[in-house]
Amino acid sequence: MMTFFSEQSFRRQAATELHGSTLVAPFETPRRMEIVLEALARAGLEVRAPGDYGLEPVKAVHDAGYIEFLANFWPAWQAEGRTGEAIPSIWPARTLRSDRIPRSLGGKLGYYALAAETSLCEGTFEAALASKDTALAALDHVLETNEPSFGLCRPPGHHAATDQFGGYCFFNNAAIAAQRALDRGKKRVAVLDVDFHHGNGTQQIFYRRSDVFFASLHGDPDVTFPYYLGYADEIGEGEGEGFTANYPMPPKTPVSVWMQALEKALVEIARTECELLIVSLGVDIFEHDPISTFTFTRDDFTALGERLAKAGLPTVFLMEGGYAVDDIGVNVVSVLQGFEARGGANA
Ligand code: OKP
Ligand code: ZN
Repeated sequence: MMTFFSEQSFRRQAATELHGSTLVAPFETPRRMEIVLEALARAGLEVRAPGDYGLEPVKAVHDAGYIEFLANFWPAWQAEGRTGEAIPSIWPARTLRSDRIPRSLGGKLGYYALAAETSLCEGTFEAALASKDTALAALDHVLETNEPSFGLCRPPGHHAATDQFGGYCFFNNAAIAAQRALDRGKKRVAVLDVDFHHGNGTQQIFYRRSDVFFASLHGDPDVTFPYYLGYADEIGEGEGEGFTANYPMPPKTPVSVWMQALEKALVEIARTECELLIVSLGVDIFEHDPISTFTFTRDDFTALGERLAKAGLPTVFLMEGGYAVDDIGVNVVSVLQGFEARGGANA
């Protein structure tokens, strides 16, 4: 399996994450990438650097003002003499207006954020660009060879909505890749999100559309981030009705139960006649993940890869979460090797 990674992903080196009442070193650390790269090398998988796809594919999914905000924020923040990382502290919440975008950077910060754990700092925009380039290169590889690929995206993307960042995400890599696949001739694309957290951004971007089928298996939002999306009754709207499927599950859900939900999602992917599968691959479903509560073992990751191969679709894997840093590489490679062992994509 061909894999893609950009060294520019290291340019985000945030020092702080608001976690409970304290600032901690971010769970989404660049070290994660080093561990995955080591595991890819051990598995003998080739890693290529992506090309520069520019902003056009980003504009196809995200709001222009939002992109501009991310591009300009850090220089503007520094020009105001502010040296610390930026953390939003007020939002256009339900009882306030959201039809005005404040001129103030602090006001813009809350307007374009959906959560407070994700600080903005130097290099964030550059890393986010590298991450979407990685996703696009992985997609193009599949379109051009019909063989599977893995995009080692960092920062992750699935929480990023049309005009909001948060949950460690800035650009929605899976959505950007799905849109490009459509633009390059696929009639319908499936995004299957197996990260522990609901892919709220991907869902929001395609909620009223029938050309992308989105399915997410995740911790029940009643007790888990991002709390305000990902319930089972969210099935899409208008044209998009029937093209979103959510499988929320409680803490400590046995893998056998999770696998049953996966079967249901794969039935939907077949029913909707998707021509390409994009897997939002979060390995924070691992039993020892520090911020999640599912129970996957290394062997379960292999079984997941094997099962996905049986779907028989051209497949792009894109990295999302996974915070048990020492295990993230083995877990990712287990999925990819399970997939390959079953002749995934093009045996
Ligand atoms: C990103 B991805 C509050 C929890 C906030 C944010 C989790 C972001 C997960 N203590 N946690 O989906 O892996
Ligand atoms: Zn996650």
